[in-house]
Amino acid sequence: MFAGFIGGVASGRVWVFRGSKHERSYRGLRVVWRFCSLKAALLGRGGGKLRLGGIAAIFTALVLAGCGGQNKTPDKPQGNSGHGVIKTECGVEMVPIPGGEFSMGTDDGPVDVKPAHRVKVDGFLMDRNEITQEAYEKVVGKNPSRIKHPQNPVEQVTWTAAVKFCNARSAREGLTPCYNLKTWECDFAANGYRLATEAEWEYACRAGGTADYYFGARPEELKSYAWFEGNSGSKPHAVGQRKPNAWGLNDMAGNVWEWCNDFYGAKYYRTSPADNPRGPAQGEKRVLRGGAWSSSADSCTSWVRNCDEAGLTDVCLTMDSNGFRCVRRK
Ligand SMILES: [Ca+2]
Repeated sequence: MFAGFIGGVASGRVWVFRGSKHERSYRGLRVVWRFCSLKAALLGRGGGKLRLGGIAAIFTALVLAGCGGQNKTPDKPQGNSGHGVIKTECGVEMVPIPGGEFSMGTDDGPVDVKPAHRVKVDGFLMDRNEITQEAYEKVVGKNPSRIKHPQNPVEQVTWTAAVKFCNARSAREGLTPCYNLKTWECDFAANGYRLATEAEWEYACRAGGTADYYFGARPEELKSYAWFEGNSGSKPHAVGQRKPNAWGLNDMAGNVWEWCNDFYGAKYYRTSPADNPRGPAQGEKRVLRGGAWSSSADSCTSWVRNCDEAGLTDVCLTMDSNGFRCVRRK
């Protein structure tokens, strides 16, 4: 509460919401975290009244934090571990995901993930990694990310920017684009790239698993599989550095939240069709999945749902923890 208040006052536009489900990491949240560290240094564990010198130091820290930065020590990519990975013409690797059925959501979670329900998903191809800045820039010629590094996931990317990338990637490879960029409708029959449905995303994330995480139920193991607040150093990392899931997909938990095609509907699971559900027909926000570098372990489970506005244009309000990966028909 205190950190959120200070963040709002200091930036004039930063809103902070933290919790196991609706964690937010707008650009300012990183600032808030830095502030928290500074606060601890200034005030000690016992807290107390803020001194003027402390306030000045905090604003200095805010200015410095707002400058962003580069990764000084880039991570090395992980080698190919099989799983039938194919390399597309843009150089992005994709993993064949077999069709099947699974239990989506959980009965032991927030209201929007209930009830657990059986869902059938057709097979598809899914990017092995989050879309990197190198791939994004190759296709659309720009890079909106705050922390610049070619092998980092692209971030500060909106849903609308992500689907434009999908269409541009399709056109580049001679495939039929899936999205109507005026209505934002997705043609699922087209053979081009699109964002995963929320059901496809969770199905691919679980990779046959039924526990909270794709590696099991113990959050203590998350550090081996994901970049999250417990090990990220408050920044995203190059893709593919953690252990993959059983189907060879990297960073499905953590690093950046991943846009899905679906509109978000908090009550959707109560009425969802069982066969290839595609989300509500309309809505105000789009789904994000998987948690991010700034997320708690609780926000990195296979079933946690998040959402955000599709087309924010103010870079200060575009989250530096939002990215995506693509899918397409087999
Ligand atoms: Ca991710």
